[in-house]
Amino acid sequence: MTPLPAAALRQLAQEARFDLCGFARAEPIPAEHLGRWLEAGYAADMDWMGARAAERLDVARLLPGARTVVSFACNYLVDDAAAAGSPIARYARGRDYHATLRDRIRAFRRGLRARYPGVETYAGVDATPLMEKVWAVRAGLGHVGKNGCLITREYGSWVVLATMVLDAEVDAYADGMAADRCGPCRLCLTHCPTEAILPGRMVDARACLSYQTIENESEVPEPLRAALGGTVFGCDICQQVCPLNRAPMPTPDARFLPRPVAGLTARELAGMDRATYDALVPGTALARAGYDGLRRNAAYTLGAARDAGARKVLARLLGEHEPERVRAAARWALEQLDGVAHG
Ligand code: B12
Ligand code: SF4
Ligand code: SF4
Repeated sequence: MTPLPAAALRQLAQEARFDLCGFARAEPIPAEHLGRWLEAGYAADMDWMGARAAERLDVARLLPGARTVVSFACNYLVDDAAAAGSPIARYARGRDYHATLRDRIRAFRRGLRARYPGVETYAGVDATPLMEKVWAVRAGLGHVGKNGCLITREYGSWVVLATMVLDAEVDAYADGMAADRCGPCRLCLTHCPTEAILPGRMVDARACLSYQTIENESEVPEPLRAALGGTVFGCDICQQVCPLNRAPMPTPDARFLPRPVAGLTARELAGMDRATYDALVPGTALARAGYDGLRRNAAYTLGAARDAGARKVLARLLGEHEPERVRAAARWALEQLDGVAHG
């Protein structure tokens, strides 16, 4: 088959509403990066990261005859005024990005098949066994910063990624990888409240507040709880301090606009009843934590922030009908308020 024209594919990507798109040869990924991370236990209990390691390292195991990997990025930074002070990480404030990017992948695939019938594809967003940042680097979209995030020239690190494998070649691949623009800076390392960022652009998920508030379904380890004062879901600190994010480029993309749930305070999230949850959370990335996970997180946040006005809502979370992880978080939070004047 003659190589597909990269320019035409870029056009399709733009029509599908991806902000960036690049092409890499589908060559295996050296095992050392993922291997070191898994062996050190940095994956915490995300067993799914190790379970399909062979596929992560070689896309030909996902799509026989793989030749090209297309990396896509969408800028999700919106004007912050709408959700200033939200305790929810920016990527999770709008419609669930997985759904948005999956829709765009489908649109791209439809366009590709209409023009080039017979091309086989394998694609995913986040949950598929693809090392999306490595492909983004190889496709020339940016570099992986010391904070472990893919940083683009156009939008900094405020991008989410989608990745597609093709069994066809394209006529132009990225010519070399994007330069490492971190230089001597270490701001993300010094500002991470839990020292989760390690040398070698690795993040120890066990210490990362993003992991603790999104993936960890049991109790947050005691030494990390005090760092949760500013966040209920996800963590943006190592991106907020990054100088490469200093020229923000807000997107007009309505799908990333904050939904009403992003306007809730930690107190409101802790006190949310089931009906409010059902009205506000499904369709956003927050659904991953679930009703109890979000209230557990919010209780930790209130305790870490020593929010004296939160006593009432925390006391309600001690109710016998509440699951143990919510009660335990509320108990801990109330202990933090011992000696704090009533608000
Ligand atoms: C597991 C995971 C997590 C874990 C671990 C994070 C980590 N850095 O490994 C936790 C739960 C902590 C997490 C948190 C977040 N995540 Co996350 N996560 C993933 C996931 C599923 C896999 C990442 C992975 O493979 N890790 C294993 C390590 C070993 O691989 P790595 O991260 O690629 O890092 C190595 C390589 O990049 C290598 N490397 C660097 N440059 C190069 C160049 C070449 C050529 C090669 C070969 C290798 C190489 O060096 C690194 C260290 O070895 C991806 C989705 C996916 N399928 O890829 C999303 C993903 C990385 N997450 C994403 C997001 C948005 C986040 C958060 C920002 C969310 C938030 N606000 O709370 C935080 C950021 C935390 C941070 N500082 O990294 C986005 C990243 C967007 C971006 N701009 O980078 C992704 C891509 C999801 C998506 N589809 O958009 N995440
Ligand atoms: S997301 Fe937060 S906790 Fe995780 S590495 Fe970045 S600053 Fe540290
Ligand atoms: S804060 Fe500094 S070291 Fe960290 S990713 Fe940004 S530029 Fe690189």
